[in-house]
Amino acid sequence: MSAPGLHSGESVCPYCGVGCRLWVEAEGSRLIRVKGVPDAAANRGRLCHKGATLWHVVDTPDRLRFPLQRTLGGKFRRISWPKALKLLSGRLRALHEAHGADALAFYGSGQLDTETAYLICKLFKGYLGANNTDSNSRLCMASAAVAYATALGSDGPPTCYEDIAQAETLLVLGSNMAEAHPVAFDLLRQRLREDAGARLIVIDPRRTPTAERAHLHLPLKPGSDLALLNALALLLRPGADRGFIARHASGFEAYEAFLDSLDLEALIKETGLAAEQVRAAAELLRGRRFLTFYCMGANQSREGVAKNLAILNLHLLTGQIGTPGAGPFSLTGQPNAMGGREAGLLAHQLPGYRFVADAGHRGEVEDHWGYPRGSISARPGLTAVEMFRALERGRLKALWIAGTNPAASMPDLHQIKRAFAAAEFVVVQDCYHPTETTLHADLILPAAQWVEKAWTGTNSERMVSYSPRLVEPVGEALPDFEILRRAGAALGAPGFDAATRESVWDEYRLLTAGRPCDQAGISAERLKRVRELQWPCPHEAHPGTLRRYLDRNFPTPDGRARFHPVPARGPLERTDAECPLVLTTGRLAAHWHTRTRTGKVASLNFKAPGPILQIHPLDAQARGIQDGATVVVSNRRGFMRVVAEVTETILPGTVFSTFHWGDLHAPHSNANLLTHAALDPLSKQPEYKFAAVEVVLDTPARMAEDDRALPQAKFPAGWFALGKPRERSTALKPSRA
Ligand SMILES: Nc1nc2c(c(=O)[nH]1)N[C@H]1C(S)=C(S)[C@@H](COP(=O)(O)OP(=O)(O)OC[C@H]3O[C@@H](n4cnc5c(=O)[nH]c(N)nc54)[C@H](O)[C@@H]3O)O[C@H]1N2
Ligand SMILES: Nc1nc2c(c(=O)[nH]1)N[C@H]1C(S)=C(S)[C@@H](COP(=O)(O)OP(=O)(O)OC[C@H]3O[C@@H](n4cnc5c(=O)[nH]c(N)nc54)[C@H](O)[C@@H]3O)O[C@H]1N2
Ligand code: SF4
Ligand SMILES: [Mo]
Repeated sequence: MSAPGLHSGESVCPYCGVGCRLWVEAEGSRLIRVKGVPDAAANRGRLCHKGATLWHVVDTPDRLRFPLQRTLGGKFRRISWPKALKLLSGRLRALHEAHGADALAFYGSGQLDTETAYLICKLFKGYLGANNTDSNSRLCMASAAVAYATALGSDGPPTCYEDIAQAETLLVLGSNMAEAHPVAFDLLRQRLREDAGARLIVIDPRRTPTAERAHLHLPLKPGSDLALLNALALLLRPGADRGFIARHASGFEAYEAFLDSLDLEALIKETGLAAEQVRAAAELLRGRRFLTFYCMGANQSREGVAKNLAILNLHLLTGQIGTPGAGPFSLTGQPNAMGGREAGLLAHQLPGYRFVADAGHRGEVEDHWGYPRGSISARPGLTAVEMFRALERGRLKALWIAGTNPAASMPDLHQIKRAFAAAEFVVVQDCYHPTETTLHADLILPAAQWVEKAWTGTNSERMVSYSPRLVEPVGEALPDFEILRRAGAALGAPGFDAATRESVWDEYRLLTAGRPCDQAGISAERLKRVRELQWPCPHEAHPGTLRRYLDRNFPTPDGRARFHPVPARGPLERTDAECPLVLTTGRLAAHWHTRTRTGKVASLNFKAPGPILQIHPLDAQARGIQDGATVVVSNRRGFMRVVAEVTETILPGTVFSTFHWGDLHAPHSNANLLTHAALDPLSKQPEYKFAAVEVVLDTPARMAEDDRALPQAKFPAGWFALGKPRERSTALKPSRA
């Protein structure tokens, strides 16, 4: 609770899925310092640069302080909460009546807390009868979630951070941990320091800061992971753990037949690596305890599920799972992408790792909610990319967005703009205005930030954490949970009116009883006391579970994990004479996604001041491009203008850029103007990591031409009106009791 004068308390970092615990110091409602909590399982006192500078981003001039409604003239005006909720419920109800439940959708985020994710699921899937709730986890962890469930019988990593200290080999594939999960990467570095025998292998087309630390870096051609993983399987097969396979796995015969059909030399050739490099990797895995860390280089592909299954195959083949120091460890991107999956926010899910397609699961959830049988539709809802396609085609009429900025982060932003133009009603719930997305809204709802509310989330190692409210929300901002609760009540959803955060958490955790992500023993009261507990935690005396599957009993119908043959399809696009380079995209250490927060921190901006393109000297020379030159990257979808960073750390033929800078901050500089929405058929995750492009040196004539043809960046409506300095803004806060 915010107090006058100096005060402090514990919180959880709202950035990445490492889940560092923070010690936050404040003066009144103003944060003044953020430090790491020394005895926190995830960070042991450590923080990265982003986490340590969080105190800058709470009370900023562009914080959203009041609900805003778009007026006929296209400007935004302040309205009261009762009016905003009336508008929201009135429009949703009218569109529901006119077009049916499936005309409504909620696009949420792995940055929303579990209580909110659960309420969204209950309101839309239970009360309104529309399974159209999805989140940006679809762009992020969907492939990992599907593969875990397919091979092991349940989503969720089996491993934990403590495994790092016991692993002999650390295999990192398609993850730049040093920049994206820095505090977890510290644990790997510590392991390498403390045990001279431990080895780090990094599989990434770029020599990233992560790869710099590796004993073995495999700079494979983008998109060739399946070839590499299948080659490794062939090399490891002679030493396969046949005892483990006979007792605990199924599908091995079909998998072996698949391996027999492959040609090792051809596979290695596809990766562009030398045979010795691949053999060296196999030697560092053979007979050793290994952990595999993987992230977007594996997931963001139209064969993302297959890449994940290929990783799981390797662990099953070698028996390196369900034992300390070994196993697959998908790194969760966002602070609560795990909790969102557990609470059923994704379109095909229901709470407790249940599925809408399963009649038994629907019945269990309907009974728990006290809603009539048949309330939940059997049809899986629209996933993130599908929502924007349906919006453009007019099948979807209303979209409510919270905790995500799709107008900068979705693939093929041209399509996203067309979708917004076609929408009848767009609600955006964010902490700031303007963002690229709030500018498309009819109604903008001000959300409290992480320190301004009490919330629960789950990190990458299944650690469920409670984070108390430490300061008052700015202006009239409300916690996401509270907005959902009030909106549900306004729509007439039973139980929403009297719900509290605690009552909703307890309702949710009891619904997970007996499920693989069992949190029944994590009551709101207990979690407040102990702060963090790892699931499964089935009853109140249970201490939580560090590692899953130690008994090698997998939650599949026959108790066995399953092998899957994983033939490669390859990326959708191919390079050609017009677009001879592969654009792959990702992150920089200094910025978080679309920079609504990190863009406000001077030292982070100093480290990464603007949009860049990494390009190899050979490709740069061939185009007359020098380091620091402005270049135009283009393909048939569009172009972006960025600064060339000529570097040998990237493979020739490949270029790398980011989606950190949206149109508000650097017009036409976002890689998503060039990415495309080819989807994995099972996870529906888009292929952000492979687009064919060409790069040319920019010219003054081209710049002038573009400036004439394209709409110029305007100061967005409301920017100055909302940009009040702190001294004045505090005067707008409601008086505190
Ligand atoms: N600083 C910072 N940290 C973050 C975030 C952030 O925005 N900024 N976001 C968080 C979120 S939500 C996420 S999902 C994670 C993402 O974390 P990461 O997945 O580690 O980050 P990315 O940069 O997207 O991609 C990782 C690597 O994949 C490589 N790659 C590209 N194509 C391929 C390929 O075909 N095969 C292989 N093997 N590798 C390939 C890229 O070169 C890149 O180095 O980071 C989280 N942490
Ligand atoms: N080209 C390319 N594109 C990508 C990726 C890639 O690798 N390459 N990665 C994809 C991945 S993995 C991800 S996860 C997405 C991320 O993409 P986004 O989710 O669009 O990125 P953010 O900038 O984190 O957007 C979060 C928004 O929520 C707001 N916000 C922050 N906290 C809260 C809160 O508590 N409540 C509410 N209501 N709002 C809040 C922020 O101000 C911000 O506007 O991007 C995807 N896009
Ligand atoms: S590593 Fe992740 S969770 Fe930890 S401080 Fe950095 S951004 Fe926050
Ligand atoms: Mo993500």
